[in-house]
Amino acid sequence: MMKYLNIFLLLLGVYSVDISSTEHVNYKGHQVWRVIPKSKEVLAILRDMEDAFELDFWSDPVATGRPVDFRIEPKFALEIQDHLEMNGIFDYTVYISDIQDLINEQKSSRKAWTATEKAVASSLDTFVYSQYHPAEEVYEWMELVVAEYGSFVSKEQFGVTYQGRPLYVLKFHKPSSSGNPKPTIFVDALIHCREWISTASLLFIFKEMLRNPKYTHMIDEVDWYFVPMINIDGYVETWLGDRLWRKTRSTGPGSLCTGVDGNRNWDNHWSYPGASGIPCSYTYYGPMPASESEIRHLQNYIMGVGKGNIGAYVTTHSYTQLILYAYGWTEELPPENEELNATSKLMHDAIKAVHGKYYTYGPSAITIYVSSGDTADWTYEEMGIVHSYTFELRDEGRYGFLLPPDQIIPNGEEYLAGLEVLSNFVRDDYEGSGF
Ligand code: 0X9
Ligand code: ZN
Repeated sequence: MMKYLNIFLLLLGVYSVDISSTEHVNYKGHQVWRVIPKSKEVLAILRDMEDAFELDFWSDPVATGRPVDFRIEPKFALEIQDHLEMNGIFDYTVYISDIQDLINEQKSSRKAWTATEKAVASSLDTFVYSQYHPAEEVYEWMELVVAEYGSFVSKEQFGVTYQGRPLYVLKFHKPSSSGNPKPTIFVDALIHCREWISTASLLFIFKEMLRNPKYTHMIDEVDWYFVPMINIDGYVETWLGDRLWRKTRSTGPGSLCTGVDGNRNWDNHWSYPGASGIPCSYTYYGPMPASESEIRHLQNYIMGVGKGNIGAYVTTHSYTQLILYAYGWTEELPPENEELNATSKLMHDAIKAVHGKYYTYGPSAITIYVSSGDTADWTYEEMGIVHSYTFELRDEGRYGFLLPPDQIIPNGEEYLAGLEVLSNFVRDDYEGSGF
């Protein structure tokens, strides 16, 4: 409702500035509730509540039996409770009882740690992987990697963010012992900046691939491109302003709200169902395809690497523990469904063997929901990278986006096991066909 009121006011020329400035947003008393809808009616009721109660869905109402998590504001708590019960929904649970408490816990755990150790370590070994790092420390981590492995790791700037921060890719191109060409895997993280685990787990993973003899074969056999942070402006916002910010930080002329959903902005079935044209929406697809500096530059960079030169693409998100592949924009199955399903199952098995966690896998639209203009559909359809995956990391909702730092390494270990399967698959596939 609020959205429509805002649009009406904009048309009247009442707003000319960004009204969604998010300086030091406080989530005191905000909670995350969970309902497991048992019928289509319950799903519809939940969807209808979004505007009326300004709900922020952390996992969308898409299918019966699939948990729906939503953040509620304290001022609506009683009304929401009444509304649910009036509609015969009694089995709702308070999943997170105070979001700000969790945010504060994360903050104080970092404070305690920075007080005793150096925030940025001087080597890859002493870098603290069991903590989240702000953007400047991730930049420093990249420097550490290049300083130590400059003989085969290089850092390339492929653009700047909306606010002018440099966008970097790290290339791990180690010559093979045989001198034969190698296949390539491209990995990205943090298109949704509140999903901190995506970057944190990958810093650990790439360090393991460099250091741990069990995993160095992944770098020997495959060339890697790694973009640790895409939505850097948004990430800075999550550290300094609104911890739950998801979108970019761009503002169009006369726009009501800041930001575009980077995972709806790719130039593939842009503005189709599963994305919103409303600038204030969490899934706003933006004013045009690849309107966002971060997405445009990444798209261009991937195109520069070239069609046929990337064996697999992995884009990293959280949460709910999923391995998703094409399509996102339609419920049709991709022609390679069998192969993609089989590879996902192998990744699932390897992940489960590490800490017993289950990652559900399948075609994106069917497994979770239809969404258009996302990374993995673009890499699949426009670049022809069949093995394009969206990984949703931990957890299943207990902490959601506020995953405690002591889960970074365990999550990294299981994600690494999944990536090792993919690495082996791409290696064998390449040897067989040289794609
Ligand atoms: O909705 C998204 O962008 C992703 N989930 S998240 O909670 N990290 O926001 C899932 C994208 C999966 N892709 C498609 N269904 N197309
Ligand atoms: Zn995401």
